[in-house]
Amino acid sequence: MSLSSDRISPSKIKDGLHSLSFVREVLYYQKTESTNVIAKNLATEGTKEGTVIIADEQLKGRGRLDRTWLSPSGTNILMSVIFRPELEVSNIFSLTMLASLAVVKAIKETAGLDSRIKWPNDIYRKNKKIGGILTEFNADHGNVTFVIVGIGLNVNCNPLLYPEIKDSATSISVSLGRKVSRVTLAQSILGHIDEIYRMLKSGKRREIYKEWIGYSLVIGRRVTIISSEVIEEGIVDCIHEDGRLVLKRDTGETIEVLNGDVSLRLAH
Ligand code: BT5
Repeated sequence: MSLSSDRISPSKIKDGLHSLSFVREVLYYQKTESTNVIAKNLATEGTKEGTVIIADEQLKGRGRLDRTWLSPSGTNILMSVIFRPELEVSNIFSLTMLASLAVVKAIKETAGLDSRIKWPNDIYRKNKKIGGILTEFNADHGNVTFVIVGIGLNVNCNPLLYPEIKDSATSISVSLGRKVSRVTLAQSILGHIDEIYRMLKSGKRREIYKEWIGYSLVIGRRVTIISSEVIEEGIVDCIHEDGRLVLKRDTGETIEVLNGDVSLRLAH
Protein backbone atom coordinates (compact mmCIF):
# COMPACT_ATOMS: atom_id res chain seq x y z
CA MET A 1 0.00 0.00 0.00
CA SER A 2 1.37 3.41 -0.89
CA LEU A 3 1.65 6.03 1.82
CA SER A 4 -0.65 8.43 -0.01
CA SER A 5 -3.48 5.89 0.06
CA ASP A 6 -3.09 5.73 3.83
CA ARG A 7 -3.71 9.44 4.33
CA ILE A 8 -6.42 10.06 6.90
CA SER A 9 -9.03 12.61 5.99
CA PRO A 10 -12.39 13.20 7.68
CA SER A 11 -14.26 13.05 4.38
CA LYS A 12 -12.69 9.70 3.46
CA ILE A 13 -13.64 8.30 6.85
CA LYS A 14 -17.15 9.74 6.80
CA ASP A 15 -17.74 8.50 3.24
CA GLY A 16 -18.04 4.96 4.48
CA LEU A 17 -20.19 5.78 7.48
CA HIS A 18 -23.39 7.22 6.04
CA SER A 19 -25.57 4.54 7.55
CA LEU A 20 -24.30 5.10 11.08
CA SER A 21 -26.59 7.05 13.33
CA PHE A 22 -23.99 7.61 16.04
CA VAL A 23 -21.11 9.30 14.21
CA ARG A 24 -22.07 12.95 13.68
CA GLU A 25 -18.81 14.61 12.85
CA VAL A 26 -15.20 13.60 12.28
CA LEU A 27 -12.60 16.27 13.08
CA TYR A 28 -9.06 15.74 11.89
CA TYR A 29 -5.83 17.26 13.22
CA GLN A 30 -2.50 16.67 11.59
CA LYS A 31 -0.77 17.41 14.87
CA THR A 32 -2.30 18.07 18.28
CA GLU A 33 -1.47 17.81 21.96
CA SER A 34 -3.83 14.86 22.55
CA THR A 35 -7.12 13.90 20.91
CA ASN A 36 -8.56 13.22 24.39
CA VAL A 37 -7.76 16.79 25.46
CA ILE A 38 -9.42 18.23 22.33
CA ALA A 39 -12.45 15.99 22.88
CA LYS A 40 -12.68 16.96 26.55
CA ASN A 41 -12.55 20.68 25.71
CA LEU A 42 -15.20 20.28 23.02
CA ALA A 43 -17.46 18.22 25.29
CA THR A 44 -17.09 20.81 28.07
CA GLU A 45 -18.25 23.46 25.57
CA GLY A 46 -21.33 21.34 24.83
CA THR A 47 -20.33 19.44 21.69
CA LYS A 48 -22.74 16.61 20.99
CA GLU A 49 -22.03 12.91 21.34
CA GLY A 50 -20.85 11.09 18.25
CA THR A 51 -18.15 13.66 17.56
CA VAL A 52 -14.89 11.91 16.66
CA ILE A 53 -11.43 13.48 16.84
CA ILE A 54 -8.64 11.89 14.85
CA ALA A 55 -4.99 12.93 14.66
CA ASP A 56 -1.92 11.86 12.75
CA GLU A 57 0.39 12.91 15.56
CA GLN A 58 0.09 13.74 19.25
CA LEU A 59 2.62 15.90 21.02
CA LYS A 60 1.42 14.75 24.43
CA GLY A 61 -0.33 11.45 23.79
CA ARG A 62 -1.42 10.05 27.14
CA GLY A 63 -2.11 6.72 28.76
CA ARG A 64 -3.60 6.21 32.19
CA LEU A 65 -2.01 7.96 35.19
CA ASP A 66 -0.43 10.51 32.83
CA ARG A 67 1.76 7.90 31.20
CA THR A 68 2.96 8.59 27.67
CA TRP A 69 1.37 7.11 24.55
CA LEU A 70 3.97 6.86 21.79
CA SER A 71 3.07 6.97 18.12
CA PRO A 72 5.15 8.02 15.11
CA SER A 73 3.43 10.59 12.90
CA GLY A 74 1.03 9.33 10.23
CA THR A 75 1.20 5.63 11.00
CA ASN A 76 -1.39 4.69 13.61
CA ILE A 77 -4.92 5.32 14.79
CA LEU A 78 -5.17 8.05 17.40
CA MET A 79 -8.81 8.73 17.99
CA SER A 80 -11.17 10.03 20.66
CA VAL A 81 -14.94 9.76 20.71
CA ILE A 82 -17.40 11.87 22.71
CA PHE A 83 -20.27 9.99 24.38
CA ARG A 84 -23.12 11.37 26.47
CA PRO A 85 -24.54 8.13 27.82
CA GLU A 86 -27.31 7.82 30.37
CA LEU A 87 -25.08 6.04 32.84
CA GLU A 88 -24.24 6.22 36.48
CA VAL A 89 -20.58 6.75 37.28
CA SER A 90 -20.37 3.19 38.62
CA ASN A 91 -21.13 1.87 35.11
CA ILE A 92 -18.49 3.86 33.22
CA PHE A 93 -16.52 0.69 32.57
CA SER A 94 -19.19 -0.24 29.99
CA LEU A 95 -17.62 2.27 27.62
CA THR A 96 -14.11 0.86 28.04
CA MET A 97 -15.62 -2.54 27.28
CA LEU A 98 -17.44 -1.13 24.26
CA ALA A 99 -14.29 0.43 22.83
CA SER A 100 -12.02 -2.57 23.38
CA LEU A 101 -14.60 -4.91 21.88
CA ALA A 102 -14.99 -2.61 18.85
CA VAL A 103 -11.20 -2.55 18.34
CA VAL A 104 -10.80 -6.34 18.62
CA LYS A 105 -13.62 -6.87 16.12
CA ALA A 106 -12.25 -4.26 13.72
CA ILE A 107 -8.76 -5.84 13.79
CA LYS A 108 -10.32 -9.18 12.91
CA GLU A 109 -12.58 -7.71 10.23
CA THR A 110 -9.97 -5.64 8.42
CA ALA A 111 -6.74 -7.57 9.01
CA GLY A 112 -7.99 -11.07 9.84
CA LEU A 113 -5.94 -11.06 13.05
CA ASP A 114 -7.03 -12.35 16.43
CA SER A 115 -6.41 -10.12 19.41
CA ARG A 116 -7.39 -10.24 23.08
CA ILE A 117 -8.32 -7.82 25.82
CA LYS A 118 -6.04 -7.48 28.80
CA TRP A 119 -7.87 -6.01 31.79
CA PRO A 120 -8.59 -3.22 32.18
CA ASN A 121 -7.86 -1.35 28.98
CA ASP A 122 -5.22 -3.00 26.79
CA ILE A 123 -5.53 -4.75 23.44
CA TYR A 124 -3.01 -7.53 23.00
CA ARG A 125 -1.86 -9.49 20.00
CA LYS A 126 -0.24 -12.67 21.29
CA ASN A 127 1.90 -11.45 24.18
CA LYS A 128 2.39 -7.89 22.99
CA LYS A 129 0.41 -4.71 23.36
CA ILE A 130 -1.11 -3.49 20.10
CA GLY A 131 -3.49 -0.87 21.46
CA GLY A 132 -4.87 0.88 24.51
CA ILE A 133 -8.03 2.63 25.61
CA LEU A 134 -8.12 5.76 27.77
CA THR A 135 -11.57 6.46 29.23
CA GLU A 136 -12.14 9.81 30.94
CA PHE A 137 -15.40 11.30 32.14
CA ASN A 138 -17.19 14.20 33.68
CA ALA A 139 -20.07 13.81 36.12
CA ASP A 140 -22.61 15.87 37.96
CA HIS A 141 -24.16 14.50 41.18
CA GLY A 142 -23.20 10.94 40.31
CA ASN A 143 -24.59 11.15 36.78
CA VAL A 144 -22.30 11.12 33.80
CA THR A 145 -22.38 14.26 31.64
CA PHE A 146 -19.85 13.06 29.09
CA VAL A 147 -17.32 10.32 28.51
CA ILE A 148 -14.28 10.57 26.29
CA VAL A 149 -13.03 7.29 24.95
CA GLY A 150 -9.52 7.54 23.51
CA ILE A 151 -8.23 4.77 21.29
CA GLY A 152 -4.60 4.28 20.37
CA LEU A 153 -3.98 1.43 17.93
CA ASN A 154 -0.64 0.50 16.42
CA VAL A 155 -1.41 0.02 12.75
CA ASN A 156 1.57 0.62 10.47
CA CYS A 157 4.26 1.64 12.94
CA ASN A 158 7.41 -0.23 13.81
CA PRO A 159 7.52 -0.34 17.63
CA LEU A 160 11.24 -1.19 17.47
CA LEU A 161 11.78 2.54 16.90
CA TYR A 162 10.99 3.22 20.54
CA PRO A 163 13.34 1.67 23.11
CA GLU A 164 10.64 2.10 25.80
CA ILE A 165 8.20 -0.28 24.09
CA LYS A 166 10.29 -2.26 21.64
CA ASP A 167 10.00 -5.50 23.64
CA SER A 168 6.39 -5.07 24.79
CA ALA A 169 4.57 -3.66 21.75
CA THR A 170 3.56 -4.79 18.30
CA SER A 171 1.50 -3.41 15.42
CA ILE A 172 -0.88 -4.74 12.81
CA SER A 173 1.69 -4.35 10.02
CA VAL A 174 4.37 -6.15 12.05
CA SER A 175 1.94 -9.02 12.73
CA LEU A 176 0.70 -9.17 9.16
CA GLY A 177 3.89 -8.43 7.23
CA ARG A 178 2.20 -5.68 5.22
CA LYS A 179 0.61 -2.29 5.76
CA VAL A 180 -3.14 -1.86 6.12
CA SER A 181 -5.42 1.10 5.47
CA ARG A 182 -5.97 3.24 8.54
CA VAL A 183 -9.13 4.67 6.99
CA THR A 184 -10.66 1.21 6.58
CA LEU A 185 -9.70 0.32 10.14
CA ALA A 186 -11.05 3.57 11.59
CA GLN A 187 -14.31 3.05 9.72
CA SER A 188 -14.55 -0.49 11.00
CA ILE A 189 -13.91 0.61 14.61
CA LEU A 190 -16.57 3.32 14.34
CA GLY A 191 -19.00 0.87 12.75
CA HIS A 192 -18.60 -1.50 15.67
CA ILE A 193 -18.82 1.35 18.19
CA ASP A 194 -22.11 2.39 16.58
CA GLU A 195 -23.49 -1.14 16.80
CA ILE A 196 -22.34 -1.84 20.36
CA TYR A 197 -23.48 1.58 21.62
CA ARG A 198 -26.94 0.87 20.23
CA MET A 199 -26.93 -2.39 22.19
CA LEU A 200 -25.86 -0.53 25.34
CA LYS A 201 -28.65 2.02 24.92
CA SER A 202 -31.24 -0.70 24.47
CA GLY A 203 -30.29 -2.31 27.77
CA LYS A 204 -28.08 -5.10 26.42
CA ARG A 205 -25.18 -4.44 28.76
CA ARG A 206 -25.05 -8.07 29.81
CA GLU A 207 -24.64 -9.25 26.18
CA ILE A 208 -21.80 -6.79 25.61
CA TYR A 209 -20.12 -7.97 28.81
CA LYS A 210 -20.45 -11.63 27.83
CA GLU A 211 -18.83 -11.03 24.46
CA TRP A 212 -16.12 -8.87 26.01
CA ILE A 213 -15.24 -11.47 28.64
CA GLY A 214 -14.82 -14.04 25.85
CA TYR A 215 -11.83 -12.06 24.60
CA SER A 216 -10.18 -11.78 28.02
CA LEU A 217 -6.50 -12.59 28.11
CA VAL A 218 -6.33 -12.88 31.88
CA ILE A 219 -9.26 -14.98 33.11
CA GLY A 220 -7.91 -18.13 34.77
CA ARG A 221 -4.31 -16.99 34.37
CA ARG A 222 -1.67 -16.47 37.03
CA VAL A 223 -0.88 -12.77 37.22
CA THR A 224 0.72 -10.07 39.28
CA ILE A 225 -1.41 -6.97 39.66
CA ILE A 226 0.15 -3.68 40.56
CA SER A 227 -2.16 -0.84 41.52
CA SER A 228 -1.83 2.22 43.70
CA GLU A 229 -3.13 0.16 46.63
CA VAL A 230 -1.77 -3.33 46.14
CA ILE A 231 0.80 -5.60 44.62
CA GLU A 232 -0.86 -8.99 44.50
CA GLU A 233 -0.19 -12.30 42.88
CA GLY A 234 -2.79 -14.94 42.16
CA ILE A 235 -5.16 -16.43 39.62
CA VAL A 236 -7.79 -14.24 37.98
CA ASP A 237 -11.10 -15.71 39.06
CA CYS A 238 -13.46 -13.39 37.20
CA ILE A 239 -14.08 -9.82 36.13
CA HIS A 240 -17.41 -8.25 37.01
CA GLU A 241 -19.52 -6.19 34.61
CA ASP A 242 -18.47 -2.97 36.33
CA GLY A 243 -14.78 -3.77 35.82
CA ARG A 244 -13.90 -5.16 39.27
CA LEU A 245 -11.36 -7.96 38.90
CA VAL A 246 -11.50 -10.84 41.37
CA LEU A 247 -8.12 -12.35 42.18
CA LYS A 248 -7.69 -15.62 44.02
CA ARG A 249 -4.61 -15.67 46.23
CA ASP A 250 -2.70 -18.91 46.75
CA THR A 251 -4.28 -19.06 50.23
CA GLY A 252 -7.65 -19.46 48.52
CA GLU A 253 -8.82 -16.07 49.70
CA THR A 254 -10.19 -13.70 47.02
CA ILE A 255 -9.72 -9.96 46.71
CA GLU A 256 -11.24 -7.39 44.36
CA VAL A 257 -9.16 -4.91 42.42
CA LEU A 258 -10.68 -1.89 40.69
CA ASN A 259 -7.78 -0.72 38.59
CA GLY A 260 -4.17 -1.55 37.99
CA ASP A 261 -1.62 -3.11 35.68
CA VAL A 262 -1.49 -6.81 35.09
CA SER A 263 1.57 -8.80 34.24
CA LEU A 264 1.04 -12.35 33.19
CA ARG A 265 2.96 -15.15 34.86
CA LEU A 266 3.58 -18.53 33.35
CA ALA A 267 0.95 -20.92 34.65
CA HIS A 268 2.23 -23.49 37.12
C1 BT5 B 1 -3.19 3.08 27.59
O1 BT5 B 1 -2.70 3.52 28.79
O2 BT5 B 1 -2.91 2.04 27.07
C2 BT5 B 1 -4.16 4.06 26.93
C3 BT5 B 1 -3.61 4.60 25.64
C4 BT5 B 1 -4.60 5.51 24.97
C5 BT5 B 1 -3.97 6.27 23.84
C6 BT5 B 1 -4.99 7.08 23.07
S1 BT5 B 1 -4.36 7.73 21.60
C7 BT5 B 1 -5.77 8.71 21.38
C8 BT5 B 1 -6.12 9.24 22.74
N1 BT5 B 1 -5.40 10.47 23.05
C9 BT5 B 1 -4.55 10.32 24.07
O3 BT5 B 1 -3.78 11.20 24.49
N2 BT5 B 1 -4.60 9.06 24.52
C10 BT5 B 1 -5.60 8.28 23.81
P1 BT5 B 1 -1.83 2.65 29.81
O4 BT5 B 1 -2.55 1.36 30.10
O5 BT5 B 1 -1.55 3.55 30.95
O6 BT5 B 1 -0.54 2.28 29.01
C11 BT5 B 1 0.46 3.22 28.78
C12 BT5 B 1 1.76 2.45 28.60
O7 BT5 B 1 1.72 1.72 27.37
C13 BT5 B 1 2.99 3.34 28.50
O8 BT5 B 1 3.49 3.63 29.78
C14 BT5 B 1 3.95 2.46 27.69
O9 BT5 B 1 4.57 1.50 28.53
C15 BT5 B 1 3.03 1.68 26.78
N3 BT5 B 1 2.93 2.29 25.44
C16 BT5 B 1 3.08 3.59 25.07
N4 BT5 B 1 2.88 3.74 23.76
C17 BT5 B 1 2.62 2.50 23.27
C18 BT5 B 1 2.31 1.98 21.97
N5 BT5 B 1 2.23 2.78 20.89
N6 BT5 B 1 2.09 0.65 21.85
C19 BT5 B 1 2.16 -0.19 22.92
N7 BT5 B 1 2.44 0.24 24.17
C20 BT5 B 1 2.66 1.57 24.35
